[in-house]
Amino acid sequence: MEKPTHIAEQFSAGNRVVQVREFGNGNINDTYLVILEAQTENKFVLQRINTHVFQHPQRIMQNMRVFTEHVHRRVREEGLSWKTPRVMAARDGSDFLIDEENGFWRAISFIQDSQSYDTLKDLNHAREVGYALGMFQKLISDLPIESLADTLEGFHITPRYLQQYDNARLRNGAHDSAEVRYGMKFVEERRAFAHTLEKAGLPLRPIHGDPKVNNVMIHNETGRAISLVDLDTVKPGLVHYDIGDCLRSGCNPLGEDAPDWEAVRFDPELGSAILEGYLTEAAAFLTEKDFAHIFDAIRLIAFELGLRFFTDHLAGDIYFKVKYPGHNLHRALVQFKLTESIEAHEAELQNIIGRLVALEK
Ligand code: GN1
Ligand code: MG
Repeated sequence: MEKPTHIAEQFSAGNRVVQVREFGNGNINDTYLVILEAQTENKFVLQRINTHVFQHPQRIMQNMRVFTEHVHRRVREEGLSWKTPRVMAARDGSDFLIDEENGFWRAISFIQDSQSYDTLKDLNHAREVGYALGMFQKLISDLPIESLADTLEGFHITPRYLQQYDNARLRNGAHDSAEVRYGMKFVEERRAFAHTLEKAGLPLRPIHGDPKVNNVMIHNETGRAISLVDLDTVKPGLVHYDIGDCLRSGCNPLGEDAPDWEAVRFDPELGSAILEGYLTEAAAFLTEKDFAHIFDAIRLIAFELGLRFFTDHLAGDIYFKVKYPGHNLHRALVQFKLTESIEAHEAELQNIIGRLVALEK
Protein backbone atom coordinates (compact mmCIF):
# COMPACT_ATOMS: atom_id res chain seq x y z
CA MET A 1 0.00 0.00 0.00
CA GLU A 2 3.02 2.27 -0.20
CA LYS A 3 1.99 3.91 -3.44
CA PRO A 4 -1.73 4.46 -2.65
CA THR A 5 -0.75 5.74 0.81
CA HIS A 6 1.67 8.21 -0.68
CA ILE A 7 -0.98 9.40 -3.16
CA ALA A 8 -3.64 9.55 -0.41
CA GLU A 9 -1.45 12.02 1.45
CA GLN A 10 -1.71 14.38 -1.49
CA PHE A 11 -5.51 14.47 -1.10
CA SER A 12 -5.78 14.45 2.70
CA ALA A 13 -5.88 18.24 3.20
CA GLY A 14 -3.10 18.04 5.76
CA ASN A 15 -4.76 15.32 7.89
CA ARG A 16 -2.70 12.29 8.90
CA VAL A 17 -3.46 9.15 6.86
CA VAL A 18 -4.15 6.33 9.34
CA GLN A 19 -4.97 3.51 6.95
CA VAL A 20 -5.43 2.75 3.27
CA ARG A 21 -7.16 -0.44 2.18
CA GLU A 22 -8.63 -1.96 -0.96
CA PHE A 23 -12.30 -1.20 -1.24
CA GLY A 24 -15.26 -2.70 -3.12
CA ASN A 25 -15.34 -5.17 -5.99
CA GLY A 26 -14.83 -2.92 -9.01
CA ASN A 27 -13.99 -4.67 -12.26
CA ILE A 28 -12.23 -1.72 -13.87
CA ASN A 29 -10.62 0.88 -11.60
CA ASP A 30 -8.45 0.31 -8.50
CA THR A 31 -10.34 1.60 -5.47
CA TYR A 32 -9.09 2.30 -1.92
CA LEU A 33 -10.70 3.53 1.26
CA VAL A 34 -8.54 6.05 3.09
CA ILE A 35 -8.97 6.57 6.85
CA LEU A 36 -7.79 9.88 8.26
CA GLU A 37 -7.12 11.27 11.68
CA ALA A 38 -9.73 14.02 11.48
CA GLN A 39 -12.66 15.32 13.53
CA THR A 40 -15.27 15.22 10.80
CA GLU A 41 -15.20 13.29 7.52
CA ASN A 42 -12.52 10.84 8.50
CA LYS A 43 -12.62 8.79 5.31
CA PHE A 44 -12.54 9.22 1.56
CA VAL A 45 -12.36 7.07 -1.54
CA LEU A 46 -9.20 7.07 -3.62
CA GLN A 47 -9.18 5.64 -7.13
CA ARG A 48 -6.71 4.96 -9.88
CA ILE A 49 -8.73 5.22 -13.08
CA ASN A 50 -8.14 2.44 -15.58
CA THR A 51 -6.93 4.51 -18.52
CA HIS A 52 -6.93 1.53 -20.85
CA VAL A 53 -10.73 1.59 -20.50
CA PHE A 54 -11.29 5.31 -19.85
CA GLN A 55 -8.93 6.86 -22.35
CA HIS A 56 -10.02 10.43 -21.55
CA PRO A 57 -10.18 10.47 -17.75
CA GLN A 58 -10.33 14.27 -17.70
CA ARG A 59 -13.78 13.97 -19.27
CA ILE A 60 -14.93 12.01 -16.22
CA MET A 61 -13.79 14.80 -13.95
CA GLN A 62 -15.40 17.42 -16.17
CA ASN A 63 -18.74 15.55 -16.10
CA MET A 64 -18.48 15.16 -12.34
CA ARG A 65 -18.17 18.92 -11.96
CA VAL A 66 -21.19 19.61 -14.19
CA PHE A 67 -23.21 16.86 -12.56
CA THR A 68 -22.39 17.72 -8.94
CA GLU A 69 -23.11 21.38 -9.35
CA HIS A 70 -26.48 20.68 -10.94
CA VAL A 71 -27.57 18.07 -8.41
CA HIS A 72 -26.41 20.05 -5.38
CA ARG A 73 -28.45 23.01 -6.56
CA ARG A 74 -31.62 20.95 -7.04
CA VAL A 75 -31.22 19.16 -3.74
CA ARG A 76 -30.81 22.49 -1.95
CA GLU A 77 -33.70 24.18 -3.75
CA GLU A 78 -36.08 21.28 -3.27
CA GLY A 79 -34.96 20.43 0.26
CA LEU A 80 -34.27 16.76 -0.57
CA SER A 81 -32.34 14.39 1.66
CA TRP A 82 -30.03 13.09 -1.05
CA LYS A 83 -26.24 13.04 -1.10
CA THR A 84 -23.73 13.27 -3.91
CA PRO A 85 -20.02 12.49 -3.58
CA ARG A 86 -17.76 15.54 -3.84
CA VAL A 87 -14.53 15.63 -5.81
CA MET A 88 -11.64 16.34 -3.44
CA ALA A 89 -8.81 18.61 -4.46
CA ALA A 90 -5.18 17.51 -4.46
CA ARG A 91 -2.54 19.60 -2.73
CA ASP A 92 -1.98 21.73 -5.81
CA GLY A 93 -5.72 22.47 -6.07
CA SER A 94 -6.43 20.32 -9.13
CA ASP A 95 -9.01 17.55 -9.01
CA PHE A 96 -6.73 14.72 -10.12
CA LEU A 97 -3.11 13.72 -9.91
CA ILE A 98 -0.89 11.94 -12.42
CA ASP A 99 1.91 9.87 -10.91
CA GLU A 100 5.35 9.18 -12.35
CA GLU A 101 4.04 6.03 -14.10
CA ASN A 102 1.26 8.04 -15.74
CA GLY A 103 -1.36 6.63 -13.32
CA PHE A 104 -4.46 8.85 -13.09
CA TRP A 105 -5.65 9.29 -9.48
CA ARG A 106 -8.64 11.09 -8.04
CA ALA A 107 -10.33 11.27 -4.65
CA ILE A 108 -14.01 11.55 -3.78
CA SER A 109 -15.80 12.00 -0.50
CA PHE A 110 -17.33 9.00 1.27
CA ILE A 111 -21.10 9.18 1.91
CA GLN A 112 -21.10 9.23 5.69
CA ASP A 113 -23.09 6.85 7.90
CA SER A 114 -23.92 4.60 4.98
CA GLN A 115 -22.82 1.43 3.24
CA SER A 116 -23.60 -0.58 0.14
CA TYR A 117 -24.34 -4.28 -0.28
CA ASP A 118 -23.49 -6.72 -3.09
CA THR A 119 -26.89 -8.39 -3.01
CA LEU A 120 -30.37 -7.34 -1.92
CA LYS A 121 -31.24 -8.16 1.68
CA ASP A 122 -35.02 -8.00 1.36
CA LEU A 123 -37.90 -6.37 -0.49
CA ASN A 124 -37.45 -3.12 1.37
CA HIS A 125 -33.83 -2.91 0.26
CA ALA A 126 -35.03 -3.66 -3.29
CA ARG A 127 -37.52 -0.77 -3.20
CA GLU A 128 -34.79 1.57 -1.91
CA VAL A 129 -32.42 0.57 -4.72
CA GLY A 130 -35.14 1.26 -7.29
CA TYR A 131 -35.99 4.53 -5.60
CA ALA A 132 -32.31 5.55 -5.73
CA LEU A 133 -32.16 5.08 -9.48
CA GLY A 134 -35.45 6.97 -9.98
CA MET A 135 -34.26 9.84 -7.79
CA PHE A 136 -30.89 9.97 -9.53
CA GLN A 137 -32.42 10.04 -13.01
CA LYS A 138 -35.01 12.59 -11.92
CA LEU A 139 -32.32 14.91 -10.57
CA ILE A 140 -30.42 14.90 -13.87
CA SER A 141 -33.42 14.66 -16.19
CA ASP A 142 -33.30 18.43 -16.75
CA LEU A 143 -29.55 18.53 -17.40
CA PRO A 144 -28.97 19.19 -21.13
CA ILE A 145 -27.17 16.19 -22.64
CA GLU A 146 -24.86 18.56 -24.52
CA SER A 147 -23.35 19.55 -21.18
CA LEU A 148 -22.08 15.99 -20.60
CA ALA A 149 -19.04 14.57 -22.39
CA ASP A 150 -18.93 10.99 -23.66
CA THR A 151 -16.63 9.34 -21.10
CA LEU A 152 -16.67 5.90 -22.74
CA GLU A 153 -17.50 5.67 -26.41
CA GLY A 154 -19.90 2.87 -27.35
CA PHE A 155 -20.69 2.07 -23.70
CA HIS A 156 -24.13 0.38 -23.51
CA ILE A 157 -24.78 0.29 -27.21
CA THR A 158 -25.48 -3.42 -27.51
CA PRO A 159 -24.93 -3.72 -31.31
CA ARG A 160 -21.43 -2.32 -30.82
CA TYR A 161 -20.66 -5.13 -28.38
CA LEU A 162 -21.93 -7.62 -30.94
CA GLN A 163 -19.47 -6.19 -33.44
CA GLN A 164 -16.62 -6.48 -30.95
CA TYR A 165 -17.69 -10.06 -30.26
CA ASP A 166 -17.54 -10.90 -33.97
CA ASN A 167 -14.05 -9.41 -34.24
CA ALA A 168 -12.80 -11.29 -31.19
CA ARG A 169 -14.31 -14.56 -32.42
CA LEU A 170 -12.68 -14.25 -35.84
CA ARG A 171 -9.30 -13.44 -34.37
CA ASN A 172 -9.43 -16.34 -31.97
CA GLY A 173 -10.15 -19.15 -34.39
CA ALA A 174 -11.49 -22.42 -33.01
CA HIS A 175 -12.71 -22.85 -29.42
CA ASP A 176 -13.99 -26.23 -28.64
CA SER A 177 -14.86 -26.24 -24.97
CA ALA A 178 -18.49 -27.11 -24.34
CA GLU A 179 -18.99 -23.86 -22.42
CA VAL A 180 -17.65 -21.70 -25.21
CA ARG A 181 -19.87 -23.55 -27.69
CA TYR A 182 -22.88 -22.97 -25.43
CA GLY A 183 -22.00 -19.25 -25.28
CA MET A 184 -21.64 -18.96 -29.04
CA LYS A 185 -24.95 -20.66 -29.68
CA PHE A 186 -26.56 -18.45 -27.05
CA VAL A 187 -25.35 -15.28 -28.79
CA GLU A 188 -26.36 -16.49 -32.26
CA GLU A 189 -29.92 -17.10 -31.11
CA ARG A 190 -30.18 -13.47 -29.90
CA ARG A 191 -28.41 -11.60 -32.68
CA ALA A 192 -31.50 -9.73 -33.91
CA PHE A 193 -32.61 -8.98 -30.37
CA ALA A 194 -29.35 -7.09 -29.68
CA HIS A 195 -30.70 -4.15 -31.71
CA THR A 196 -34.02 -3.85 -29.94
CA LEU A 197 -33.44 -0.72 -27.83
CA GLU A 198 -31.29 1.07 -30.40
CA LYS A 199 -34.03 0.62 -32.99
CA ALA A 200 -36.87 1.67 -30.70
CA GLY A 201 -36.51 5.42 -31.30
CA LEU A 202 -36.01 6.22 -27.61
CA PRO A 203 -34.56 9.62 -26.61
CA LEU A 204 -31.05 10.17 -25.32
CA ARG A 205 -31.08 11.41 -21.74
CA PRO A 206 -28.43 11.73 -19.04
CA ILE A 207 -27.95 8.29 -17.45
CA HIS A 208 -25.89 6.80 -14.63
CA GLY A 209 -24.55 3.89 -16.67
CA ASP A 210 -23.78 1.50 -13.81
CA PRO A 211 -26.61 1.56 -11.24
CA LYS A 212 -25.94 -1.85 -9.77
CA VAL A 213 -26.97 -2.75 -6.24
CA ASN A 214 -23.55 -2.12 -4.72
CA ASN A 215 -23.45 1.45 -6.02
CA VAL A 216 -26.50 2.41 -3.92
CA MET A 217 -25.56 3.78 -0.50
CA ILE A 218 -27.99 2.78 2.28
CA HIS A 219 -28.12 4.86 5.45
CA ASN A 220 -26.95 2.80 8.44
CA GLU A 221 -29.78 3.87 10.75
CA THR A 222 -32.79 4.58 8.54
CA GLY A 223 -32.21 1.86 5.93
CA ARG A 224 -33.08 4.42 3.25
CA ALA A 225 -31.12 4.94 0.04
CA ILE A 226 -29.30 8.27 0.24
CA SER A 227 -26.91 8.23 -2.70
CA LEU A 228 -25.97 6.52 -5.94
CA VAL A 229 -22.20 6.55 -6.38
CA ASP A 230 -19.70 5.56 -9.10
CA LEU A 231 -20.25 8.46 -11.48
CA ASP A 232 -17.68 7.60 -14.19
CA THR A 233 -20.26 6.60 -16.75
CA VAL A 234 -22.75 9.44 -16.22
CA LYS A 235 -23.27 10.47 -19.83
CA PRO A 236 -25.96 10.70 -22.50
CA GLY A 237 -27.66 7.35 -23.16
CA LEU A 238 -30.92 5.42 -22.88
CA VAL A 239 -32.44 5.33 -19.39
CA HIS A 240 -33.52 1.80 -20.26
CA TYR A 241 -29.98 0.54 -19.92
CA ASP A 242 -30.01 1.90 -16.36
CA ILE A 243 -33.32 0.25 -15.53
CA GLY A 244 -32.15 -3.03 -16.99
CA ASP A 245 -28.85 -2.89 -15.15
CA CYS A 246 -30.48 -2.18 -11.81
CA LEU A 247 -32.73 -5.25 -12.15
CA ARG A 248 -30.02 -7.41 -13.65
CA SER A 249 -27.83 -6.89 -10.62
CA GLY A 250 -30.59 -6.80 -8.01
CA CYS A 251 -32.64 -9.82 -9.05
CA ASN A 252 -29.77 -12.30 -9.22
CA PRO A 253 -29.48 -13.37 -5.57
CA LEU A 254 -26.56 -15.71 -6.31
CA GLY A 255 -24.53 -12.77 -7.61
CA GLU A 256 -22.31 -12.08 -10.63
CA ASP A 257 -19.78 -14.65 -9.47
CA ALA A 258 -22.22 -17.44 -8.55
CA PRO A 259 -20.07 -20.58 -8.17
CA ASP A 260 -22.71 -22.79 -9.82
CA TRP A 261 -23.71 -20.74 -12.89
CA GLU A 262 -26.37 -23.24 -13.89
CA ALA A 263 -28.27 -22.46 -10.70
CA VAL A 264 -28.62 -18.73 -11.50
CA ARG A 265 -32.21 -17.44 -11.56
CA PHE A 266 -33.96 -14.09 -11.91
CA ASP A 267 -36.22 -13.28 -8.94
CA PRO A 268 -39.36 -11.49 -10.22
CA GLU A 269 -40.53 -10.54 -6.73
CA LEU A 270 -37.36 -8.53 -6.13
CA GLY A 271 -37.78 -7.09 -9.63
CA SER A 272 -41.28 -5.94 -8.80
CA ALA A 273 -40.05 -4.20 -5.63
CA ILE A 274 -37.20 -2.45 -7.49
CA LEU A 275 -39.58 -1.21 -10.18
CA GLU A 276 -42.09 -0.07 -7.58
CA GLY A 277 -39.45 2.08 -5.89
CA TYR A 278 -38.11 3.29 -9.23
CA LEU A 279 -41.47 4.40 -10.58
CA THR A 280 -42.36 6.47 -7.51
CA GLU A 281 -39.72 8.92 -8.82
CA ALA A 282 -39.39 8.10 -12.51
CA ALA A 283 -43.02 7.79 -13.64
CA ALA A 284 -43.16 11.60 -13.80
CA PHE A 285 -40.60 11.91 -16.60
CA LEU A 286 -41.17 8.63 -18.50
CA THR A 287 -43.51 8.31 -21.49
CA GLU A 288 -45.80 5.50 -22.74
CA LYS A 289 -43.11 4.52 -25.20
CA ASP A 290 -40.55 4.26 -22.40
CA PHE A 291 -42.86 2.00 -20.38
CA ALA A 292 -43.37 -0.27 -23.39
CA HIS A 293 -39.66 -1.15 -23.49
CA ILE A 294 -38.97 -1.91 -19.84
CA PHE A 295 -39.12 -5.68 -20.23
CA ASP A 296 -36.79 -5.61 -23.25
CA ALA A 297 -34.38 -3.47 -21.26
CA ILE A 298 -34.17 -6.01 -18.44
CA ARG A 299 -33.59 -8.88 -20.85
CA LEU A 300 -31.16 -6.96 -23.03
CA ILE A 301 -28.78 -5.69 -20.37
CA ALA A 302 -28.23 -9.14 -18.86
CA PHE A 303 -27.52 -10.42 -22.36
CA GLU A 304 -25.28 -7.42 -23.09
CA LEU A 305 -23.16 -7.91 -19.98
CA GLY A 306 -22.87 -11.63 -20.74
CA LEU A 307 -21.77 -10.75 -24.26
CA ARG A 308 -19.19 -8.26 -22.93
CA PHE A 309 -17.68 -10.82 -20.53
CA PHE A 310 -17.73 -13.52 -23.22
CA THR A 311 -16.00 -11.24 -25.75
CA ASP A 312 -13.38 -10.31 -23.20
CA HIS A 313 -12.72 -14.00 -22.56
CA LEU A 314 -12.25 -14.62 -26.29
CA ALA A 315 -10.06 -11.51 -26.61
CA GLY A 316 -7.76 -12.62 -23.77
CA ASP A 317 -9.09 -10.66 -20.74
CA ILE A 318 -8.13 -7.18 -21.82
CA TYR A 319 -11.00 -5.13 -20.37
CA PHE A 320 -12.32 -6.56 -17.08
CA LYS A 321 -9.95 -7.43 -14.25
CA VAL A 322 -9.91 -11.20 -13.67
CA LYS A 323 -9.02 -13.29 -10.62
CA TYR A 324 -8.32 -16.54 -12.51
CA PRO A 325 -8.12 -17.80 -16.13
CA GLY A 326 -11.65 -18.42 -17.36
CA HIS A 327 -13.16 -15.88 -14.93
CA ASN A 328 -14.74 -13.86 -17.74
CA LEU A 329 -16.17 -17.01 -19.31
CA HIS A 330 -17.71 -17.95 -15.98
CA ARG A 331 -19.15 -14.45 -15.54
CA ALA A 332 -20.59 -14.62 -19.06
CA LEU A 333 -22.33 -17.93 -18.34
CA VAL A 334 -23.87 -16.43 -15.18
CA GLN A 335 -25.37 -13.56 -17.21
CA PHE A 336 -26.54 -15.88 -19.97
CA LYS A 337 -28.35 -18.07 -17.43
CA LEU A 338 -29.89 -14.94 -15.95
CA THR A 339 -31.03 -13.85 -19.44
CA GLU A 340 -32.65 -17.26 -19.97
CA SER A 341 -34.48 -16.96 -16.68
CA ILE A 342 -35.69 -13.43 -17.55
CA GLU A 343 -36.99 -14.81 -20.85
CA ALA A 344 -38.81 -17.60 -19.03
CA HIS A 345 -40.52 -15.02 -16.77
CA GLU A 346 -41.59 -12.72 -19.61
CA ALA A 347 -45.36 -12.98 -19.13
CA GLU A 348 -45.10 -12.51 -15.37
CA LEU A 349 -42.74 -9.54 -15.71
CA GLN A 350 -44.93 -7.89 -18.36
CA ASN A 351 -47.88 -8.22 -15.94
CA ILE A 352 -45.91 -6.71 -13.09
CA ILE A 353 -44.76 -3.79 -15.25
CA GLY A 354 -48.30 -3.18 -16.53
CA ARG A 355 -49.75 -3.19 -13.02
CA LEU A 356 -47.10 -0.85 -11.58
CA VAL A 357 -47.33 1.59 -14.49
CA ALA A 358 -51.13 1.70 -14.17
CA LEU A 359 -50.80 2.52 -10.45
CA GLU A 360 -48.59 5.51 -11.20
CA LYS A 361 -51.01 7.06 -13.69
C1 GN1 B 1 -17.96 -2.77 -14.47
O1 GN1 B 1 -15.99 -1.69 -12.42
P1 GN1 B 1 -17.40 -1.76 -12.05
O2 GN1 B 1 -17.68 -2.98 -11.23
O3 GN1 B 1 -17.91 -0.48 -11.41
C2 GN1 B 1 -18.52 -2.20 -15.78
C3 GN1 B 1 -20.03 -2.23 -15.76
C4 GN1 B 1 -20.53 -3.63 -15.49
C5 GN1 B 1 -19.94 -4.13 -14.17
C6 GN1 B 1 -20.35 -5.54 -13.87
C7 GN1 B 1 -17.00 0.98 -17.13
O4 GN1 B 1 -18.27 -1.89 -13.43
O5 GN1 B 1 -20.54 -1.82 -17.03
O6 GN1 B 1 -21.93 -3.67 -15.43
O7 GN1 B 1 -18.49 -4.05 -14.22
N1 GN1 B 1 -18.05 -0.83 -15.95
C8 GN1 B 1 -17.48 -0.42 -17.10
O8 GN1 B 1 -20.06 -5.85 -12.56
O9 GN1 B 1 -17.34 -1.15 -18.07
MG1 MG C 1 -18.78 1.10 -12.20
